[in-house]
Amino acid sequence: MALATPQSMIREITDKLMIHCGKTSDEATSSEIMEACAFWLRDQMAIREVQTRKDTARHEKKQVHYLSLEFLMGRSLMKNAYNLGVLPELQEAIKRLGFEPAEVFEAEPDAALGNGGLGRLAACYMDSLATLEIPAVGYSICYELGIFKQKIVNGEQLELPDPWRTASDSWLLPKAGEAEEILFGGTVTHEIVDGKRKIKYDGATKVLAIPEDMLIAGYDTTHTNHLRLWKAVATKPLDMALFSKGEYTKALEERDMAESICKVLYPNDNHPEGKTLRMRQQYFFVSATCQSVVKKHLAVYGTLDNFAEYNVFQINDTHPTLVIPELMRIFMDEKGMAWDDAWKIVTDAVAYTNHTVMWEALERWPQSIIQNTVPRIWEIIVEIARRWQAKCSEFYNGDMEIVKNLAICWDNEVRMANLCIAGGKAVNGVSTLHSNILRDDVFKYACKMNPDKFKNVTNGIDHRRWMSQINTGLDALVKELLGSDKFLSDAMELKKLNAFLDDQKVLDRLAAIKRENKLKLCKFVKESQGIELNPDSLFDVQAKRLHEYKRQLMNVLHIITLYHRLKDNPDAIKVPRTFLFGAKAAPGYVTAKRIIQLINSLAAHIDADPVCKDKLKVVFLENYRVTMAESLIPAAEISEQISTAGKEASGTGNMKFMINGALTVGTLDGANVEMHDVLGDDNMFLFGLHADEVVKMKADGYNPRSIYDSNPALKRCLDQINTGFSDGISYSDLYGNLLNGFGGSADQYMLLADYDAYIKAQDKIAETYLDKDKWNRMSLKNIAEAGIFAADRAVGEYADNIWTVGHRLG
Ligand code: 26Q
Repeated sequence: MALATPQSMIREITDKLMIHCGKTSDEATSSEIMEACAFWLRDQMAIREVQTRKDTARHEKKQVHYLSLEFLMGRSLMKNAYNLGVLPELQEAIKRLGFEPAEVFEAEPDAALGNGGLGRLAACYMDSLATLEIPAVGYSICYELGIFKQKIVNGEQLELPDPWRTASDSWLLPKAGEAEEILFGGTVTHEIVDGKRKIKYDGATKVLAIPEDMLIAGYDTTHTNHLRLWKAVATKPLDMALFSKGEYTKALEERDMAESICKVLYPNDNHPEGKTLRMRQQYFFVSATCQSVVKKHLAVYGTLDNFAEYNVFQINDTHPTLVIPELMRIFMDEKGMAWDDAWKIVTDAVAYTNHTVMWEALERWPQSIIQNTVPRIWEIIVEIARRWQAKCSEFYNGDMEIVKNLAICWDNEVRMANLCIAGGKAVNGVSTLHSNILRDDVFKYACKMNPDKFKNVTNGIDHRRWMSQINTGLDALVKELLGSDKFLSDAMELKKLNAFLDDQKVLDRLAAIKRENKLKLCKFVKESQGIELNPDSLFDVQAKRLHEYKRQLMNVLHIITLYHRLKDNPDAIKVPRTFLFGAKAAPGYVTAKRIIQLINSLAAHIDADPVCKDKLKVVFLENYRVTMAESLIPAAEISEQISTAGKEASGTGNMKFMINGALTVGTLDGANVEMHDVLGDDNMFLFGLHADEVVKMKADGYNPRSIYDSNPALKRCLDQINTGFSDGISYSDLYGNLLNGFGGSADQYMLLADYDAYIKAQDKIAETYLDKDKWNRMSLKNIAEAGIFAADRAVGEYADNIWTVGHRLG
């Protein structure tokens, strides 16, 4: 499959450099070399992608359409070179052009079109879809600005815009010929013309959706898919027809609306914001996608009768829910189908993945926003809701409590999850525990009506990126021990590492690799933040979005406890520790931002106290992102996965740490449960209440204050938070949240209930760390058992159990 030799590559990359940047290599910057390489790879992929599309049509293969408001792609240069099998040649070519490969790779900005887990999951799945040779297209918005850049100023988070496209446009292939028109607002009237119903839109605003495709190459295959990012553009630069008719404001309106739709990614995760602009974003990309898919289907098959046989839409959380009414609209209003025929196709073609069980995180939209933004869609939703409600009422003999719970429209709100359940052929959770909570609790009434609809697909990660690419030392060791690179295509091969659990030499080499990675991280942190880390300390990492349910604050309580122990006895800490935090807080999430500030106050206080020197350190890493995760995770020794049981749907960071040999301290939550299934008690540090115990304790009347009163170490920590640290900032608000809260809402996430168990688990970690061999053995065991968490496995399950499409593996 040799695509090129370094010589031919140099020639072609130099050509790209000339054509696109107008420079020769001796004049170019690292960033221009990066772009030239990107253009070269894109062209290789473009040829393959055309072939893949033609094959798909010729062999009448079913297609997967993966709809997501977020794709957290990160960098692509190394990924694409890796998947095309030309990474070593590319590195050699870059060197011969007079550049340092690492510098060229680092010149690429992250494509950060996502918040966290949900967006990164979509990116990992795109890789597996191509690798498994499944014809698939991802769809999203071509945001101008990705997730904000985080700056820490005086300990507080500041948000800066992230114009990611400036330097990484080279990946995008504009397809102006495949634009679609989207209508917003106005009023809808129904007319009968020649005995047929026609929908008329008056005063609607038109926006053009233009696709920019990002090509996605599979690993060890020529199969190449694409991610279609829709860009919103006014129909004409400024609609001159409207302008000359004197309709200036309409012309300006269209331009402004188009510009605002794809301006910026919403930065909240697990906290939906019911804003009109967000509704427009959702409808914009859904409508463009549906129109485009229907058009392409008709071009190949000439009929819509077999639409669901050849197309399946997977929707990433409820954000693309409008795919259901939008397909109905196209089938009925534009293709003249009857309701029942259209409904049959839609309910056979759409499947929904849920990513949260927290009530406040389920999307509910005010009726008025939907009605005003997409009036025809509103009418269709009302009809779907009416029919669904009748069905529910019949099933439950008119029990109004249950009917209300299942309703799509209620109290002038639209509940997107219920719409997805009604209009989808499958609903899945993202870990066994999470799916069970959906079946037994959140969606229990719908599940009783149709139990087979509710499924589980435990999340997975792109193990090629998250291990092999970012941890080259470990990758080389694994290849050597297993005698092949087969684990790259079949992650379960990693199990064969179990044969080396008692091999002293292997354990020592594993430890040496971890140390190398720690040293690299030290260099990174020194260069980016000017902070010196002690590589001999245990690296304890919590990196994920900042959210109360993820309990970064409980991690802080442990650190303060250690600090107090040191104050009482300077020899109290046997194992020096560095606590590393990486986290962005939603800009409007006040408590989350206060927790960031607290971490920084604590870090400064500890730095200033000589008793902590070389024993205890806290670092808040600025601007946590995919690229930072790629150097942080291989260096981690402890992975903090400490959410309140029942709250984290799955987690995927947990899997990334595991496959890089970090040991997990965690609750039985999300996919931690499945990690525990394969590791047992001996190979992870499990602690805390179980999901059912959390529910029960809440129901019985949880009283955090009594725990505070009876635990002196905990009381001392909390009092310290209340008073604050040497910078004089008090955190009495956070203290109050834990102890006072209104109406039984004190300590909503039960930090106090789990505090003791957490401290015990942490003490056990320190003790275990002193036994190097034991630790390294546990680490190897984690790597050996991580194969089950490959995205290839997860995508294979979607293919088998939800999409019914063929694939290469399994
Ligand atoms: C919704 C409406 C309006 C504005 C924003 C949103 C919004 C945006 C992002 C709501 C939720 C999200 C992101 C959720 C998320 O990342 N969930 C995580 O998904 C992971 C992949 O399945 C899981 O592993 C995590 O447990 C889950 O928290």
